[in-house]
Amino acid sequence: MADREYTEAELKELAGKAISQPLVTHIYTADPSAHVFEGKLYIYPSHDIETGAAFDDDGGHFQMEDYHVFRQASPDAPAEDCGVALHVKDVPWAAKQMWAPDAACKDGKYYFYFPAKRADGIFQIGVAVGDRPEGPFKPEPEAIKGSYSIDPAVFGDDDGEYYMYFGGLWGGQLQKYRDNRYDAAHEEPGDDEPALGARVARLSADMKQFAEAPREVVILDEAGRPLKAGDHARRYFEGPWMHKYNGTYYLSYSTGNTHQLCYATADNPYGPFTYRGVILTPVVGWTTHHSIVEFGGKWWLYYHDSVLSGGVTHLRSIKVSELHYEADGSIRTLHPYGS
Ligand code: FUB
Repeated sequence: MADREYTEAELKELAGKAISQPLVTHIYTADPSAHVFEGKLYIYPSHDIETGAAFDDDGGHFQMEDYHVFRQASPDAPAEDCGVALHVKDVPWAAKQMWAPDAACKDGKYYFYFPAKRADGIFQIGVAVGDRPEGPFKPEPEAIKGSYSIDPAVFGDDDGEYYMYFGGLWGGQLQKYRDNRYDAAHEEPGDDEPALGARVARLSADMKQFAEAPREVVILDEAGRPLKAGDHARRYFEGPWMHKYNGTYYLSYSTGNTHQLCYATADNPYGPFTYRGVILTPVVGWTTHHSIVEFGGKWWLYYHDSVLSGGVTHLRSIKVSELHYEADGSIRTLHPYGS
């Protein structure tokens, strides 16, 4: 689906066969991170805009400037736009490209995490704090110390600890880091070398810093060997999400240039994780990015596609579909436009 152009007729047919419809149609939204706060669903997406910026492999066409938060009474209810929660002009350290965000709640305060490029073109991750799930959020003056790359996803474990998973290849700059240090000369490893992993760091008690140096998350294959960098159908690319189901930790993510949402499981938040399968086959549009949340005793996959914009890859729309687990804890693969 992802790397191609569509005729109007094809798009109409795909829209008709789609397993879900856009939740928001008055603006473009993407990368939905969904959480249950105060008994309602709150969705923290990117806000896609058209700026005319040129397309490139670094995602230069994704020039987002602000974030809106959306609220739903349930996954099948309308998504209410709660307005602008944060704008790049209000973030002292950030210059541009407000990419995929997430949020967390602790002790009655809400923490909004977001990546953005500094004036020197390097991505970092920042946090902004509010009293309400929908914001507004007041940004900290500096980015989180030691943060880098994109796509923060914050997971609160049952013991009260919070962990941030982050990182994205290519435009997300993850390939430039080894041992948490940037070097412009670094690229993705060779095809037979271990793949680069997402990063994870436990958060400090005040939720505003890392409590430890980020660690690399390893994903193993069925034989217990790290996935290889050349294994583009399964290796980590971007868009991490963590959830726990029946005591098992599920790391789900996008494979980027093969456009799948996959998952791997472990018995602890750091891993190593073992690759388990595909959650969502490719959507219309290059990117695929999601979150998984439990609501009303069922599990839900929030994701996006580009059908509404006629296949424009940086003008996406968030959607939601129910997710099903098999008895062995595996996740049934969803096909966004039917099987
Ligand atoms: O929305 C900009 C970028 O596209 C996100 O950060 C990635 O995960 C991809 O969805």
